[in-house]
Amino acid sequence: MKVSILGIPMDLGAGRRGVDMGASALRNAQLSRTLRDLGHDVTDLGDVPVPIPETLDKHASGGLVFLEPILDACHAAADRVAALPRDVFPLTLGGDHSVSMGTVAGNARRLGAGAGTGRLGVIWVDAHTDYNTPDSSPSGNIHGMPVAHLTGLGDPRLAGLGDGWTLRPEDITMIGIRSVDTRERDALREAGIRAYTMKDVDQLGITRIVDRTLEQLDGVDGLHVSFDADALDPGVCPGVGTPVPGGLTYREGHLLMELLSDSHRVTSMDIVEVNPILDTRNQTAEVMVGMAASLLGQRIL
Ligand code: HAR
Ligand code: MN
Ligand code: MN
Ligand code: MN
Repeated sequence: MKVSILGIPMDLGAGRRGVDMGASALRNAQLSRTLRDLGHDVTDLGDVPVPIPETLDKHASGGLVFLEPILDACHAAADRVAALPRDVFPLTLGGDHSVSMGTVAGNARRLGAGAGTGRLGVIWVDAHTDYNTPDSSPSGNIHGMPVAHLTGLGDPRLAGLGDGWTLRPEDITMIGIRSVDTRERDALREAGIRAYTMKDVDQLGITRIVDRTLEQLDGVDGLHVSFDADALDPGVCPGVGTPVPGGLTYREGHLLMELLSDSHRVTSMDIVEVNPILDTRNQTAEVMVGMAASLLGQRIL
């Protein structure tokens, strides 16, 4: 398969510095070489330009911190991804999770969604549901809001990244969830978004969750996996800005990727929220490269 890597080195959406270095850490952990060794034709497209916070004036506009530069970076990421042909697998590297407003919108456009010819499904692997709006957010940090904006809620500028296309709530499945804000929970229920919490992972196991997810996302034309490193347990991925105990084990993460790979239905992936400042010897980036490898066909035997 042709794989195109694109970095979005942005930490403007997060409450702590450092995830802007995530893309670099993933490259350092031999991302390209690992995927080439699996037989893929890998191209690194480099990075989308993102300003550093030191050059910006930190203000919240309508409850949104760093709205304008985040919007610009997401538009740029969406355009780069949308320009890739259908037979290319875009592997986008954050950055904080707000980059996914751009990458998901770009992948939807790439597959013709919105033009009435395609539908994109999204598998959101995360400790958090990222379904706050500027109104409900306790922090104002945009990385807690990408899913809400992709479905058309919240600030119209961020919700407009899809150029008229919005993600249907029924085309989303979340896995690994264990941290949800009060008003976020109400909004998720109202929208009817499917979320497998860690309780569901314990009770059902990854295999049944993947079976159900693939069945529930049956009608879509492409599947995007948005993998927030904090979905994995902090013992496995310590280099994340918002660690939450009780996450996916190393094997649960791999099994999830392996089973999704077996389905041959995943068409793009993000890796986000890797924070090298908080990491131990690049362990988190190495683990996440392993997750990408499993999604792209690596097997034990
Ligand atoms: N729910 C909190 C907020 O909105 C924190 C969520 C952001 N953390 C992430 N996203 N890493 O998955 O501020
Ligand atoms: Mn645009
Ligand atoms: Mn997230
Ligand atoms: Mn998260």
